[in-house]
Amino acid sequence: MALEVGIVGLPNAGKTTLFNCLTRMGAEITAYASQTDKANVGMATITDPRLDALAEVVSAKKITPAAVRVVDVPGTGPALLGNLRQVDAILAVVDGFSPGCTPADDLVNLELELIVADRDHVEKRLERVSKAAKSGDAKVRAEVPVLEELLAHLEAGRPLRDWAKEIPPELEPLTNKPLLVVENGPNGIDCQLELELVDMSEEDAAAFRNEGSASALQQIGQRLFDALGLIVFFTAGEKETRAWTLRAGSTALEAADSIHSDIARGFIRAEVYGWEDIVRLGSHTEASRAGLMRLEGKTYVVQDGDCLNIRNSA
Ligand SMILES: Nc1nc2c(ncn2[C@@H]2O[C@H](COP(=O)(O)OP(=O)(O)OP(=O)(O)O)[C@@H](O)[C@H]2O)c(=O)[nH]1
Ligand SMILES: [Mg+2]
Repeated sequence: MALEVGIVGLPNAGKTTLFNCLTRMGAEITAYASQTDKANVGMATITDPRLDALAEVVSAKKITPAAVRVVDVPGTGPALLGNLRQVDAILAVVDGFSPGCTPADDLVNLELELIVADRDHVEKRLERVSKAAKSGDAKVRAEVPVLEELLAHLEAGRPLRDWAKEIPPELEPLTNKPLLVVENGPNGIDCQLELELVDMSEEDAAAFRNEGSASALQQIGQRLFDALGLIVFFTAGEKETRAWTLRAGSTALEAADSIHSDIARGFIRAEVYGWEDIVRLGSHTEASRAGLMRLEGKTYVVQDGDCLNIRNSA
């Protein structure tokens, strides 16, 4: 499953502009609040100079960068926000470019909208569960007080991020997801400017940005990785050289499973290389010869920048 992020914001905050910066999809941007109720969906590819360097030394025919699925939701009604139940993180875009804009206030309002959507979501579940509880299913009955407590928490205007106890697995709330705030404007990420720069080379684009700022895609990619605790590992072959995302702390077996469940099933050993060693020495073989390959078992904890070759019987 690809990593997924949802973009939310008040009307005209620049959601679709940001969506286009990230995905280069060219979705329609309007100066008025758009009337559509269709979400834009696209993929943002995360560029990584390590991947390019690896691909070059192994003469890869195909380079596959890590990618994030991006969903741009046009409004803040509970039904529309329901599009976001599956996402891993939420990008909250607030207007920081219009004259007289109040990004901090907008963020408070936006968070309230998310809380209201969660309140509706929990309320619906509570209605359903209360009915079912009458028939006497003990598990269902036990859920009722938990839902009531959750509802009170949300009605007090608090996000579920502040909820210390477990959330029933049947619920898919929004306010327990990591929320990354993007102020759209000169003091945050200038999405309009970024959109004008998407087709330029990194060097050319850098001249238009504030000193030392990275692209919108790089900044958001980085923040997403930090918020979700993700790392990148590589597989480097002539046919395909690829970057994969993984939760930090995952094992070699989990890495194998993210490539293909068959590879996990037939797992024998993981050959582990540092990406830099392969780039410096020119190949897996040369890195092995220099004693820089390690053979690890299923429980090895994969590190950011590892280049893996999973020996398997698949
Ligand atoms: N000056 C300036 N204008 C921007 C910026 N970002 C977006 N805009 C303009 O603001 C308007 C709305 O941008 P959109 O990206 O469509 O905003 P949205 O949040 O998707 O709007 P809805 O989907 O209609 O709610 C457009 O006219 C954009 O060109 C920015 O960073 N600076
Ligand atoms: Mg839009």
